[in-house]
Amino acid sequence: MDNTQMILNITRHDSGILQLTINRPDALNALNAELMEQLYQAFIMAKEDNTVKGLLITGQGKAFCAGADIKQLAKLNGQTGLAFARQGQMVFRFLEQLGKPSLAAVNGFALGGGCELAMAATMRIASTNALFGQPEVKLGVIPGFGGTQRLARLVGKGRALDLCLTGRTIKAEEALAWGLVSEVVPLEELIHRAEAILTGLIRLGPLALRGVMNVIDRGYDLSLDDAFELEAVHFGLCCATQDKKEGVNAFIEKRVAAFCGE
Ligand code: CO8
Repeated sequence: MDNTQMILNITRHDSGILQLTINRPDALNALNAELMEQLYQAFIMAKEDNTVKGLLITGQGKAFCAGADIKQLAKLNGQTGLAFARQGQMVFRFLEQLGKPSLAAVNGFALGGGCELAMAATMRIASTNALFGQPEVKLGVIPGFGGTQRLARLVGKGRALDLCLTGRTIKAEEALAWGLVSEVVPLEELIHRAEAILTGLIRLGPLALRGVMNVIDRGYDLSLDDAFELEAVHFGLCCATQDKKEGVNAFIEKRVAAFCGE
């Protein structure tokens, strides 16, 4: 393992997990321009580096991330605000379409851009003390890093309108009931559980994982018939792989499959 101390700590696990820990605890891990750039560079590295199989994103201290840095938000005008939102949307979309699984381990506040970051990950789990919200209206703005759209897609329009209009927060258990996170665990177990989930995914065929993520991401906004066609095409692509032969043979031979990603 190596560990680079920055506002984003990057740790490589031997398992192939790249752990990104946002490390601005004094500002509750708020996303300033420098942090956004470091996240983007880390996502690019995760995509290009074949030894990285999955991404674990968490926060140092009592917050996962309390959103965009309000001191920088204060300086935005109409033009720079538009550019800032577009840039943030691009970075989070890059994460969402990485082609490798990512898991947000939400260890505390996930507010505004922090909730938006978590929603751009493939999966989310939370510690019991976690709080989720889109409080931008209280600052006179709206979510600008994809939050209005991802929240509505994850929990439905009514609940997205509730959180984005009231700016209220919900606790981890409510986020679980809404389907915003898939598990809630005690804080001291969070990282261990996140690693276990990701390790389980990494053992599977990366091409099949990429196919699932791609078809669900792109298919969601297509007509049902077009989405079925997309699914069929990706099913066919998987059937042409070594991993499909290995997975099926391993089942028949009653052994654990060893996928090679080809
Ligand atoms: N930005 C900058 N600094 C922050 C932020 C933030 N988002 N959140 C907290 N901090 C700082 C505080 O200013 C404080 O600093 P200092 O000690 O220097 O005064 C320190 O972190 C600790 O915070 P608190 O003392 O407030 O801690 P509490 O435990 O009392 O409260 C809260 C925690 C409830 C999380 C509170 O800090 C809070 O409400 N934070 C703001 C949350 C928020 O509104 N987030 C949304 C930001 S806007 C956004 O994310 C938009 C994204 C899309 C942008 C697109 C724009 C175009």
